[in-house]
Formats: sequence, C-alpha cells, structure tokens
Amino acid sequence: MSPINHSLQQTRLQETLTNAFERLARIKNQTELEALRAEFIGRQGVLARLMDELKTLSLEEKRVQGPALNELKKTLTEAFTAKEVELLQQLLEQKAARASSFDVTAYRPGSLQGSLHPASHIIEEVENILISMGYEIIDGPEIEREEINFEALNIPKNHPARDLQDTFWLTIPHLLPRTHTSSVQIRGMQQRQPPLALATTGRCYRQEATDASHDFVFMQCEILLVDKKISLANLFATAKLFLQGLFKQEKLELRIRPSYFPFVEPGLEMDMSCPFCSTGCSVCKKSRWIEIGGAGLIHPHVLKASGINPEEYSGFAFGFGLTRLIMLKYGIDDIRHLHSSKVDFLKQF
Ligand code: FA5
Repeated sequence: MSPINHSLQQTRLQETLTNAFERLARIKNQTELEALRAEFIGRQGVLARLMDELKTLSLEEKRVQGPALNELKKTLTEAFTAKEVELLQQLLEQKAARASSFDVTAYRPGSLQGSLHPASHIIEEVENILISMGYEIIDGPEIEREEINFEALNIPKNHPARDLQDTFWLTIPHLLPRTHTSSVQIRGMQQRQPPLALATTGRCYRQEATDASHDFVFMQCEILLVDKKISLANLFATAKLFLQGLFKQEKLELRIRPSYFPFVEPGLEMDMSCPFCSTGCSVCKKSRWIEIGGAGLIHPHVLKASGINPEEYSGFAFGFGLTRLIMLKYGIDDIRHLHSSKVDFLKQF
C-alpha cells in the first residue's frame, strides 16, 4: 500500500470515530441509541463495511489497518455501553424525582373516594354514647386464653354451656379466638378495683353455619357496671338510655325474657321495641320487638374469680350483637355483605 493510501484509511477511521462520538453525544433515549449502534457496529454497519474492505488490502496494509480497526471497534463498543449506562441512570433519577414529588393526597377527578366501613361508624357512635354516660372504653385480645373466655366466666371444662358457643380452637393449646366480648369483662375486673364502669367493642368468632343473620366472625359490645348495690334497675336504665341514644328514639322500650348464661344470675335476654315501626314491619318480622342480646347480674363466682368481694359489690353485664345493630341501623339484610369487600355495597356509607 502506498503511504497516501495508508493515511487515507487512517483518516476514514478517524472520521468514523469523530462522527460516532458527535452523534452519540446527542442521543436522548434507548431507541435512538439502538439505531445508532446498528448504524456503526451492527452487522451491516460502518464498521462491518470497513472490515469487508480489509479483505481487499495487501498483507502489509492489513497489518496496519487490522489492529486499527479492532481498536476502533473496541472504542465504539465501550462508548455505546457507557452511553447506555448513562441513559439508564438518567431514567432512574427521573423516576426517583417523580416518586419524591408524588402527592398521595392530590385529588384525581373521577377517582373512587374511600369511606368508613359501617362497623367503624357504629363503633364510634356507640363509644361516644357510652363515654358520655361515664363509661371507660377498654380493649381485650381477640386471641384469648381458654380460662378467661370460659373458666373465669363460670363455664368450667365439660360444662354443657360450652356447647352454646361452638368454638374455633387453635393448634396452640389453651388459646382460642374469643367467642364473646365477655372475656374483656374479666380482664377489666382483674386489672381494676371497683367501682367500675367499663365497655368494650370487638370481633368474636364462632364455628357457625353462616346465614343472613349469623356469621362466623361478628362484633359484640359489652357493658359492665360494678359498684355497691347495683341491681337490675341500673341495668335496664343503662340499656334503655344507651339504645335510645343510638336509635335517637325517646319512646324506645325494653322487655326482658329469662335466659341462662353461666356468668350472670339472674340471666336474661333483652328485646327493644322496633325503632322503625309501631305496628310491625319486615325488620321486626311483624312482632314489633327486636332481640338485642344477653344480660344479667354478674354471678358471685365471677366477681370472686376476678378478685372482687361479692358480699360488698354487685354488678351487671350486658352483651349485645353489634353487627346486628349495624344491620338494623343501616337496613342491611344480609350480615355477609359486611365483610364481602364489595365496593358497590361499601360506597353507600
Ligand atoms: C353472649 O355472647 C353473651 N356473652 C352475652 C352476655 C353478656 C350475656 C353479658 C350476659 C351478660 P349470645 O351468644 O346470645 O351471648 O350472643 C349475644 C349476641 O351476639 C346475640 O344476641 C347476637 O346479637 C350476637 N350473635 C351471636 N352469635 C352471632 C353470630 N353468629 N353472628 C352474628 N351475631 C351473633
């Protein structure tokens, strides 16, 4: 090869390199980068053509041009890789900047607005009424010790009353999802000295075949008053005042039926006059009365087991189905809607 020819080749390589670097500097995204990569180092790109031309050169020229071409290929490949990394880095930085300025509270027109579950509404209302009546709201665990859920409530092992509440048992011995909120009575009495005015709301679990009014998980509310000379009169007055406040009905009446709960004596079940009609409707099934829950005067054994002297103190306990009250208050005809997670149902509240 003549010296002229030789330097001509060198100039072409240099021009290719300069051209590639100039255009690479203007690349803005991955698509443009891939197009440029194909143009220079692709199978039919500039570099491939220069390689083809190499075949036509003399041995001496090949010795000079071969390594120069290889060097060019290496430089270009590295430059393209570096650009790819740079673009990726930019993309990540843009994403991070977008995420840091994302306003989760911004209103998006047409988006679905969340709302409180009816259970949250009723818990707030129930607790506010009870607080206004001087009750302290307490909490207890949903996974409870067997002795608190049963024994301390005068329901010993093998007592037939355990059959009243079909229980879910855990594989961990002596622990169970509580079957009623009466367990919280015990915790409240064990941890405090009378006089006591306590109330709790929360989930309970029973192994039930579900239907429109029975679920395997439902909510109860428990109200407890312990002091000197507490009688059924205090129970009725409290229950009536509470229900009148909840249903905003001063005329609301209560009636009782004798019943049996091992932790109260006497035990009774309470019905309230239907807050929706005076002559009978579908809610009260034409009877004008609606069953509310169980109640009674706390059994002396239960007071004693919680460290309270039954000779000195007496008390009442009143436990009712909060989920049933939600259904009544909002006219919900099937208890299972409440945890169905159906948006059409939930957005009504
Ligand atoms: C009890 O659970 C007693 N602990 C109540 C009590 C407290 C009595 C204090 C005496 C003193 P009972 O099993 O009846 O009682 O349940 C009370 C209320 O919970 C029922 O009236 C009903 O409204 C509701 N309830 C019971 N089982 C279910 C269920 N599977 N689904 C929905 N609500 C239920």
